[in-house]
Amino acid sequence: MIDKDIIAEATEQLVAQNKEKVLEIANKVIADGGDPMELMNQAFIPGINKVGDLFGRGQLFLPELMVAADAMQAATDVINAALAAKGGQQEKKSKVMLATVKGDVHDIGKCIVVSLMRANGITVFDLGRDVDTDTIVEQAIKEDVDIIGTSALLTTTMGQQKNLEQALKSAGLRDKFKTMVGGAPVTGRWAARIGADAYAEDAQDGVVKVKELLSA
Ligand code: B12
Repeated sequence: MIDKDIIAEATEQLVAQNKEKVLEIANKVIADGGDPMELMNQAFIPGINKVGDLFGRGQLFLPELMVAADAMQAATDVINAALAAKGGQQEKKSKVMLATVKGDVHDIGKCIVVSLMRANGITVFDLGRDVDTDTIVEQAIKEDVDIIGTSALLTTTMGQQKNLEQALKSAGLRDKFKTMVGGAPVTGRWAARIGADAYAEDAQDGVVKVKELLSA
């Protein structure tokens, strides 16, 4: 367990957009043997969510959101490197393709999902962000993946997840791949409505859902 004062300090420094402090705390916690996902889930995700709320309420503006996002990205890089160092036996059976959908550049959460899946031995093809449906389908065929996971952080880009379901159906490929959706505005109801096979609330849940989908 990471000390709760350190957790509180990490959250506070991220909300204060202090990248230097955020990095210092992240590096120290990892060096001291702290759990990288605990730090992410207990400190940095609540911190960036608070930043998002302040932005949504007009109490913080885009330049500040961008500085906070940069600090969050830097913290995520430290966490992801720590997860990668932990390794994970690559069991070639499960192959997942992940992408943030077209029109959406939010990729911090998707990158955490990529790292945690890899740390759990899942082979992940990361297509990055702002990826159009045709590219996702083409690459999924090329890499012969089992699951396609998409991330959407904007209410205006969630529709791309529905487009993917439709594109797979009209290409006669819907049964070839399982699909999984995630992102802050995405819900289990949305997944059910568009016909996706699974919804994951966070990276840990994503790993669980991959295992469930592949054993189904
Ligand atoms: C950081 C951030 C940015 C950064 C993104 C940097 C980056 N490289 O990602 C920057 C500054 C670039 C940005 C830009 C914009 N943003 Co912004 N942003 C955020 C913020 C504060 C945090 C997002 C984040 O990183 N969260 C932390 C991660 C860890 O959480 P997550 O992404 O949800 O991911 C977790 C889970 O959802 C899940 N998950 C996610 N994807 C997937 C996929 C799969 C397959 C699985 C299994 C799981 C999974 O696992 C992850 C880990 O646990 C959110 C607020 C919020 N609370 O979401 C606003 C927010 C999403 N942004 C918003 C807006 C409006 C914008 C802009 C339009 C602002 C503008 N005027 O330009 C632009 C849009 C640019 C674009 N075209 O995409 C709004 C969206 C509102 C809406 N109704 O759609 C929000 C909600 C802020 C707000 N309250 O108004 N943003």
